[in-house]
Amino acid sequence: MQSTPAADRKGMLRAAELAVRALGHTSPNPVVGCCLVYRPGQPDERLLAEGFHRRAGDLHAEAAALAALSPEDRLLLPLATAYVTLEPCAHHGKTPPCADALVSAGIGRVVYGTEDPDPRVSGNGLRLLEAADVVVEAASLELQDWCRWINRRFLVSVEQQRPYLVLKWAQTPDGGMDAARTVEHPGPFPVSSPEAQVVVHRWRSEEDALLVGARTWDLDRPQLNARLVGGRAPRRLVLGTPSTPLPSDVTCFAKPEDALAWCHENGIRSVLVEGGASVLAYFLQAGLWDELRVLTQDRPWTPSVWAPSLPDNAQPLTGSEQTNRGFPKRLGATECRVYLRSTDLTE
Ligand code: AOF
Ligand code: ZN
Repeated sequence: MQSTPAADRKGMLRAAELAVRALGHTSPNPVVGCCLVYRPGQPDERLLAEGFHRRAGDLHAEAAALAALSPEDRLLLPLATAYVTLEPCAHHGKTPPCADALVSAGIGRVVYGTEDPDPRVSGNGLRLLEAADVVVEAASLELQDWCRWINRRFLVSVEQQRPYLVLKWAQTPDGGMDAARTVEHPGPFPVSSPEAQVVVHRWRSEEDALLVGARTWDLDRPQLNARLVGGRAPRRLVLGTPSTPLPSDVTCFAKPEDALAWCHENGIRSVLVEGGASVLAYFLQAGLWDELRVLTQDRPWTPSVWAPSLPDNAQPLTGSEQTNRGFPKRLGATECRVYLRSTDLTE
């Protein structure tokens, strides 16, 4: 089966574009996109059908793409490539195995973005395809990275048996996080710009749960929802023992490990940790983080609580990496920096 790197890149980029349409809606499942291309890279190349996984319980991406094929185009599958952002599954879950569906439809070649670490799949999908003489290839490294990025919550959660952890805080230029609370000035004191607060609400709507410490809960009484963007409301988690009453839908944990174990058992793939300073410092020191989002306000003021320092293995995204991944660099009077864990440095 012939193809070209450019045609494979186009096919996988399209599959990824389809996958991200369901970002934030598929948990605990991954986002997956699939497109079926007849003779990629040849003069008569043609997109036959495409599909994506819309939410847990619905058709998987491959099944959705196969269902969208016309009966005539189905006959062309032996000369077609399926571009899938995740290894096709091999298990009977809520839906039958996608690897089987691709084989019985007669697909000639499959290019996949990342392996599926779900123990029910974990290479079995690829083996099943290969055993049926389907040509199976991994995407280019660039696109493997991209597919890993779009599914980072699912992949980290399955691999590390804990939710993907995004730590977010706002600080002044010299690293202040909060001012002294007095009767006259009880707070909360918004550190970042109004524009940044809207983006934080969008970030909230993209994760499965939000977590704050009991002190932040008591002092700030945060609503912990995505009201500024009208987004999906994540689960609300509080760490420690708050002295003010908790609504029935807020879950409280004595220790961070308890919160993470509970999230894992309940299919919560990601948590946005919003503070305060000691909760953030705990997660950082324990190495329990995957992504840091730091909002730095231009205007200095007199803080009494300091933001945590960045760990040595925090690697900033470059400006263009931030843009490509949909992060702003500036929000009014606030700068936004995103850091990932550097895999080259030992902790
Ligand atoms: C695919 N294509 O589009 C998705 C896959 O509960 P189920 O039956 O939906 O199975 C969920 C598991 O299937 C999930 O943990 C992941 O391993 C895989 N998801 N696989 O081939 C898809 N969404
Ligand atoms: Zn599947």
